[in-house]
Amino acid sequence: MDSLEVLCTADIHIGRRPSRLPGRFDPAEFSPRKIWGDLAATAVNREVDAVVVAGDLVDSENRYAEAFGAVESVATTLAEADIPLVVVAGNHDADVLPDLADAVDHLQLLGRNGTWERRTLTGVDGDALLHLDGWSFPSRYHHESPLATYDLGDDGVPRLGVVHADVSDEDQYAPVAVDDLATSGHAAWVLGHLHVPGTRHDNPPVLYPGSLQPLNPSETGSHGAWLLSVESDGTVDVKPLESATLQYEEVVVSTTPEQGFHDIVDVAHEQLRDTVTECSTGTELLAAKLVIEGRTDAHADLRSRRGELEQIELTDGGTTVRVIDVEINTRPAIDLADRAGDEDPIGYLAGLPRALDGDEPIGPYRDVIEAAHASVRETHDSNAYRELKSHDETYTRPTEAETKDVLGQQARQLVDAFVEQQG
Ligand SMILES: [Mn+2]
Repeated sequence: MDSLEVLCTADIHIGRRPSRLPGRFDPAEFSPRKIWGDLAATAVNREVDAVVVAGDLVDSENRYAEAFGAVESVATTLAEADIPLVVVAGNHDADVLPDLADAVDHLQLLGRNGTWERRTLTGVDGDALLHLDGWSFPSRYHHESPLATYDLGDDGVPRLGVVHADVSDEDQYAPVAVDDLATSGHAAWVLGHLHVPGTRHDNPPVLYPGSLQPLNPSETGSHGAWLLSVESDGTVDVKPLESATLQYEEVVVSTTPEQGFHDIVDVAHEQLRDTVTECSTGTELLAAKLVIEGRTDAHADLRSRRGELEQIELTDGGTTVRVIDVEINTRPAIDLADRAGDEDPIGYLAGLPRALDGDEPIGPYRDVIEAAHASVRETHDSNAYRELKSHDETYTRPTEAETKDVLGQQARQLVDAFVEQQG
């Protein structure tokens, strides 16, 4: 037989809008609902054998009305092309998906009420090619592993497990161990719940397709549906289609002391363009959080002109790049050697890191080093940290060198703080 192709996705959350998009961008244009609609065309064009959704197709119960039309239209388009649409419920749509599946033709929900249920894909002559084994969230929370109640047999036909479950250490959303999935005998698993896409195990693949369209700035990187191919010998290959039209990224700009405000804006543009080259070709909008760090003479300028940075927008090929947030972590460019020896607190503090580095006499700082070290040791010896010491053997008594490191950093920070207060 030829290989089977299954278009896999999860965590679509129809009803939500991607957050933090500036006003001029139409949230509906980038909504999960829109991308979900586009997915039907992709499935038909690629002539896939099935579309599988591993839960959280709909964001919540109160999105029933909004989801109805979107789900029905995709189900109809797929049915006309003879492509089954097979879904399981996740924690978000546990109480809406069963009703939706009752109401919408050609939407096949597997595993109602936390049971296991099988749908088999067959070839032209009716022989079984692939079992889809699915389990649905029975309610908003589920504290046991769905695998604990797995009761479908193995008849030699490759099995694809489909479940909304959590492989992290959380225990309220169907906790499951990657090892248990990898050794269950299934040819592959498609999971929902975690929005970060990627395989958590290679052979057999344990795949989180991730959110179909990223929903907030923490969901960085490429997103989209995945294509899963099952060869006739049961081996499975997965690859990302990177079909999302939106990508969030954090772009870090490191400044140098002599750079002025304009230089930093120039570098920011350059780095934003570089980031576009790493986006998938279908990315229409790159929504970037700009983080500026380092020591710079433009430290004060950056703060007073942050509004200008928040307006940065450019286009590169078919991608619009838009800054949606700016974080300024710069510090003033202060030459410690210039300040050290001044008859003021800044002079005293500026000399300390230099003395620790051997660039100034250490004499005037002996007292403060001794006092700091005594205090660090006293804290380390105190009962409050006894637990920590008995459980972590790497947590040893601080050496004087460690105290000096911390002292130097603290002095440097205090210099920054004082200089900033002076304007
Ligand atoms: Mn979920």
